[in-house]
Amino acid sequence: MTNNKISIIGVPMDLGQSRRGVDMGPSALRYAGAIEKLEELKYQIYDLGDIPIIRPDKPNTDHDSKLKNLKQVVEANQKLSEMVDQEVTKGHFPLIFGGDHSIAIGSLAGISKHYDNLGVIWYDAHGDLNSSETSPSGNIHGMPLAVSLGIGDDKLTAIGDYVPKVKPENIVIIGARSLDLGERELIRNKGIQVYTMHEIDRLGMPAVMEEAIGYLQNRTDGVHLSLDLDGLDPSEAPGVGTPVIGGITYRESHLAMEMLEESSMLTSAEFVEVNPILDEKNKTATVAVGLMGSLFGEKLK
Ligand code: 4U7
Ligand code: MN
Ligand code: MN
Ligand code: MN
Repeated sequence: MTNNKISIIGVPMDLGQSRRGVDMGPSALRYAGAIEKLEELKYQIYDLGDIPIIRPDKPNTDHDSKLKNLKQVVEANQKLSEMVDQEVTKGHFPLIFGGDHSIAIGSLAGISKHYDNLGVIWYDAHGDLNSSETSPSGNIHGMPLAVSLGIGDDKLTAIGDYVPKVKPENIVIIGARSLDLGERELIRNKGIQVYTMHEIDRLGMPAVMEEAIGYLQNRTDGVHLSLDLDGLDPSEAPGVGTPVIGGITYRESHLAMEMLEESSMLTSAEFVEVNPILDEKNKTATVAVGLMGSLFGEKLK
């Protein structure tokens, strides 16, 4: 990474989905040694701690939409977008620890106003491209990429006071293997670049990453990595709320991170959906910290 200053923001959010535990993601990542790892790699770390998340008395009661905990998710993402905006303004690299994936709404709202063409790498088993209409669950963590395209509930798309945050042609999804019908339609209609597990099997991760990096290099002036740990196979990253078998391996993911680091294109990143309650001895957070090492230039020689 060319930027030597990293600002860490924890977002202990679990209101974008239905299982408890993912709110402990930031603690699990810290406990697994994230900060020490980055310091070892000679970065200057500005740890801003965790954003306070206000839990409703009862989930899903204080609004009339089918989206769960909409008001609280909006408030937290508004706050996150302001913090991220400030860190980018200072010239720091924002590194966000989730929390469920709904927090990508705030991350992208804070980052994207600094770029004309922000690229997004969405490393995930899912597309997270649902709207209020297409969502089978009402869980906002299945919607952040659609929201960033300006699709979905106005209260979500309006965060940061500009719409949209990203252009469909600046998005690359990697690792998809669970896409709802509405998401597939959106991918087709908007021409979003998707490398499903089929392409990863067929071409191999090196070719996929080479292509993805080349594609984004030609059209973007900054790139955000949004890494959902469920992009990896649940045998290696079991501590996630919505596991899908047949995922990306740990080694392939390491390589993907190394290739991103070599490209020097990344300007921000987030690691989300780590759920220590569903995990085996903090394995998933440990995997995430290993990937951070590769992403930030750890070398064996
Ligand atoms: B994650 C789902 F229906 N698509 O919308 C939905 F399969 O951030 C899952 O990628 C969303 O973990 C998963 O609820 C969201 C479902
Ligand atoms: Mn996912
Ligand atoms: Mn996701
Ligand atoms: Mn998930």
